[in-house]
Amino acid sequence: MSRAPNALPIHKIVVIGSGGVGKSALTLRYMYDEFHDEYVPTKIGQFSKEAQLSSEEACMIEIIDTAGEEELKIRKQQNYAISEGIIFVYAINDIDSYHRVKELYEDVMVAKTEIGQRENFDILLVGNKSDMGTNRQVLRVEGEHLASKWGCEYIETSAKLDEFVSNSFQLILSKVHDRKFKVPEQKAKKKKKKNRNKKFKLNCFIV
Ligand SMILES: Nc1nc2c(ncn2[C@@H]2O[C@H](COP(=O)(O)OP(=O)(O)OP(=O)(O)O)[C@@H](O)[C@H]2O)c(=O)[nH]1
Ligand SMILES: [Mg+2]
Repeated sequence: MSRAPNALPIHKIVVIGSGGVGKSALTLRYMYDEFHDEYVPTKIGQFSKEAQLSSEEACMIEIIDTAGEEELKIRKQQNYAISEGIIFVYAINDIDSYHRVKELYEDVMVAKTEIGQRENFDILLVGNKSDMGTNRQVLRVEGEHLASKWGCEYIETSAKLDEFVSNSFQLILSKVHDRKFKVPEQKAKKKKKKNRNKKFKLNCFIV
């Protein structure tokens, strides 16, 4: 599916997790290949750029980098509502952030169910700060277990060392893109085939 650049599909990705887990660091690493050691809590950040899905396909990614703490409820609900893909982030050296991400997941599910979007988004679980392995408080297997419970992938990243950051954004982008464009295409193809088979059966019957 090739499109003119001005007609690229836009996919909205929201990054969620408690304060200080590295949501902004991941976003800035992906957007500009930058990393800052100082911690500046986010109010809200919005970014966008063109992203390549394959050698032939591109899209626009819009990233909402949310505030980990004290976010207005209304803003939270708005972010949940517009999200087509959500990256849930915790830090592997912070057990509280792991527990918090479970609560945030429940929040999202309730909000998405209320607005009838339970099926219309994809998720990814990210354990950030993998470079802090010596202070690890959450085992990799605990991340994997949670992700499999949620039915999604788990990736361990380091925004600091630039490990698996773009892989994470690429993965959620592909999932969103496929759900929005490929799945309907596949469904339509299946339907066409079913109708063809029906016609064929009917013809056989008449003959
Ligand atoms: N060692 C290490 N530090 C990181 C990593 N990612 C982020 N940090 C540091 O962790 C601190 C918090 O990072 P942020 O990206 O601001 O965290 P946040 O989740 O956006 O925080 P809020 O905006 O308050 O929600 C900063 O000092 C970062 O430099 C990482 O992968 N490894
Ligand atoms: Mg931030």
